[in-house]
Amino acid sequence: MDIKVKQEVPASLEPYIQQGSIVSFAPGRINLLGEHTDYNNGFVMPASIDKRMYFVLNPRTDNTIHLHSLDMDEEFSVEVKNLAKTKEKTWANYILGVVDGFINKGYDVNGFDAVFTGNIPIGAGVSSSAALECAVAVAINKYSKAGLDNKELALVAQKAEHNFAGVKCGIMDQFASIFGKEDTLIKLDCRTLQYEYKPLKLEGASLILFDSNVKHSLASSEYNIRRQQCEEGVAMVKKYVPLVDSLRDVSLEMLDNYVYPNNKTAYNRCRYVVEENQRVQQVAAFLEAGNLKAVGQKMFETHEGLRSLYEVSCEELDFLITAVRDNQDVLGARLMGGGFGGCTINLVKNEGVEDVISKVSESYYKQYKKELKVYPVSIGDGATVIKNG
Ligand code: GAF
Repeated sequence: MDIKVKQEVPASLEPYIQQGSIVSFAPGRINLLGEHTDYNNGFVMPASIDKRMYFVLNPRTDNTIHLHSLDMDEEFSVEVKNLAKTKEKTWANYILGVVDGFINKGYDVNGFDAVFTGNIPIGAGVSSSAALECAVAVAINKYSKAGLDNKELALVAQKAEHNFAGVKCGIMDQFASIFGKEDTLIKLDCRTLQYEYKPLKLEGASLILFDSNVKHSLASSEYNIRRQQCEEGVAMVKKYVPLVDSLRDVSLEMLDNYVYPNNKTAYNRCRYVVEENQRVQQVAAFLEAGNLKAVGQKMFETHEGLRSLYEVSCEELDFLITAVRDNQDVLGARLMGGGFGGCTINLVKNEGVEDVISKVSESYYKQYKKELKVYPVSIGDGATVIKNG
């Protein structure tokens, strides 16, 4: 095996790598600000982390797809011609959905054996599923010789999540996993998919994730409901302002006039999104100016919106925010990702990091008898193929 591949992949995958193997990885993501804005055509500021899914594909001469999850110690097989969403092994859907995306675009995908593993915490809100989809997408792109560009790959991965995992997600997670760059944030306009790389300059501060260790089974159905409520709000505004296409085009005044009188829940959801889009623009300017205090303030505001208007928080996440709210070393914090569990993201002054971690861990354990997992954020590169045949 070539030295580079050996250095990049976990040792557990090495026995599966042979002549002809395609080997890829794709990272999870954080998001500094812009939550639940992506499927509303808004703005987000994610970055890819240094935790990844690794995928090894070995070509076969027949049409069988054989998948092996090392972490779950489970296997799944299907013939290419029978490829469909499975209830048997739900993890397989992330892979099958991507293969299906290539086939639907008219590319031939032959059978293959695949083995994968990763070090991304599952269910922590850092997008292990998007990482798997993207690791598969870059590998199948080589295997099928489709030659899709990075935007197309992110869209194929997103579609897999919609059609095979049943979550009507936006584009943020897959985009960040594919386009990520070391030490860099991506400011993405989810309507046009235009993006800017912004070096993450946190003078004297660090980003730390606190994993509540809560995984709510309702998260994906509630997620789809939020999306629908936003669409309902847009439809109400559109009756009066036909040019409006998404919440991106909607003002607070339009919401007050056309949504509030009809549907208070839709109003709250839409108001959060419209305000969150404004916050992303403000935070981009604050970062540029090096004003981390103001960035942190916006993070707290986002949490409050997600809690009270969008209603995607939960008791444990709120506890984690309250625990740092008055700590002078914490500049800002909020729940990160879809919500209903997972992580909070915290902007912490470097000199206070140790103290904050030990205080929050202790109080969290005292309250919930659950261990708080802590991940300092380190921003790594996006998805790539490290061995092609
Ligand atoms: C999940 C989704 F997959 C993203 O598209 C995004 O909507 C996020 O929740 C909330 O901002 O991670």
